[in-house]
Amino acid sequence: MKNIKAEMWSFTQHITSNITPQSSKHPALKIMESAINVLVSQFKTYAGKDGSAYTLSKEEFKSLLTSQLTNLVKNASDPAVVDQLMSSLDANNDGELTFLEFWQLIGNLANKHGGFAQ
Ligand SMILES: [Ca+2]
Ligand SMILES: [Ca+2]
Repeated sequence: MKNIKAEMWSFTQHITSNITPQSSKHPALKIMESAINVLVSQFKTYAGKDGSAYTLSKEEFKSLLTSQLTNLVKNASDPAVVDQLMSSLDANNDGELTFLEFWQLIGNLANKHGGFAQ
């Protein structure tokens, strides 16, 4: 299992190695690229409040949910909802959400929002 994950990760690194990081100068971003930019910068804003600047603690995650996703996440301020979402997203169970762990939520919300969910 760990080997498969490691292989997936190195594959992902390989296919994304030519993508220019956000920090480098970029002419006008396309609409979808701007949407990615917003997601990344908002994630960093909330992740940077305490502990690791690149992962969301439960408190940071709750703060993000209750201020940014109140229309798409039902009962975002309910501690039980936060707990449940946090544990379902925290794939490695370290109590922190990396961007890729957090991203699953965005994918699921977008899937439902777009009417793709069965
Ligand atoms: Ca943090
Ligand atoms: Ca984690």
